[in-house]
Amino acid sequence: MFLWGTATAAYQIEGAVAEDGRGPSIWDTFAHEPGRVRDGHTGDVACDHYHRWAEDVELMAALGVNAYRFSVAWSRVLPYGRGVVNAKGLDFYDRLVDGLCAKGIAPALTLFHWDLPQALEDEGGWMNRDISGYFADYAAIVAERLGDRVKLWITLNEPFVHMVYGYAMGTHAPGKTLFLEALPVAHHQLLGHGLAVQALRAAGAEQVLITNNCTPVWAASDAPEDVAAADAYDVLHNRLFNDPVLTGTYPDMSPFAIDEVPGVRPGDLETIAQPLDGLGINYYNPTRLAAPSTDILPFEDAGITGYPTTAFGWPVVPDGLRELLVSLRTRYDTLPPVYITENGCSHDGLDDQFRVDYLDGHLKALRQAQAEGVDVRGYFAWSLLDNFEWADGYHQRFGLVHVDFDTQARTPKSSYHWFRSQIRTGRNSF
Ligand code: GCO
Repeated sequence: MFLWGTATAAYQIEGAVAEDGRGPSIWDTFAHEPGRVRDGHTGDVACDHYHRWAEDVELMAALGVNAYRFSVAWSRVLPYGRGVVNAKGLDFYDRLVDGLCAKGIAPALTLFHWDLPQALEDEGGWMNRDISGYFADYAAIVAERLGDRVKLWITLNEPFVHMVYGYAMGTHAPGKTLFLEALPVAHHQLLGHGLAVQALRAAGAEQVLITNNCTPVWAASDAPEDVAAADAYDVLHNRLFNDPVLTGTYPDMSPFAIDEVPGVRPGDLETIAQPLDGLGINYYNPTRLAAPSTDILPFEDAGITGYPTTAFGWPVVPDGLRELLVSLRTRYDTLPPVYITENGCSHDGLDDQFRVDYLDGHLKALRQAQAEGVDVRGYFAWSLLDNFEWADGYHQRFGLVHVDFDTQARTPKSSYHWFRSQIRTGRNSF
């Protein structure tokens, strides 16, 4: 059955950050540091989903989705990341999962969506190999409690973005600026993924995925130096996270003057390359690269013009989704079924024809990819609700449902009604 869903993440919607035993995450710490988030916004309240989850499930039921992708806040379950389990934290997700199942909505559970427990960051975070094992232990605890009702598991959300923004550039939590010294974060997340897959399988998990943010990579020109720049970016953004999971090997890192990904030990790649039931792909737009003007990195963002842009300034290139999926199928003969675990745009206003056009164009591209032989199993619109958009706070509205953050009132936008009609009429078109 094709999955029609919406997606959210714990820190972006839940609020109740100090309620019922939840421990602090790196995003609690980061958002409260002056200057880190636009206008000092935090996820302290967000969409108050922790208290309003039943209302939000009703919105999903009325929307007609048959699946809902959400993330579990690790520090709600394990306030210190490991050790003592917080029963009230698990109780919340138990209630949410029961509410979803009662409405015929399949829970699609993401175990890690960037909100690492602060206590683990205090031990080095993902720079510390031990975190990989703690992540697997956490996965086992969640699977034991929810595995009888949760059939679709996603281990990590966008390990590329978490590594680059969180540890290399410092624009996301935990705010480290390690640059290429952050590469162990890639390996330790992927090792955690592999160990968590093993833990989930041991708990009887039926469908296990990873979600990678992937982008078609365009060279600014046919000049060899621009093509080399695009290839180098493809290695860092896409292949560093897809190759090990799908082929058990890391790509050639020589464009970064690196012989091999640091931190790899014998057996690690076999652990990482656990067979998966699908690949989650978050798609927003292509990336265009040119030869660098400095010797810091082997590429430079060349920007994309000639396309509409979202309120966030991102180019709208629906065919990029088709191009990406077909390229992945060509590159990996081991490519499992594909789930679009995020796709959407930032746009203001309740009458959001822009978002309707965005979603319509990307669903058409998805159908074209399927017609070209890509095994497409699901599409999750990002997002159900306007929510906390990380370093941009509440300034970017990605929801099918408008949220008034002063009153917490939810108001379905025109795109919500369109998406509902698409689900009702489009069910048999995938
Ligand atoms: C991501 C994250 C989401 C974002 C969304 C819009 O892909 O960056 O998974 O948490 O909010 O993509 O940026």
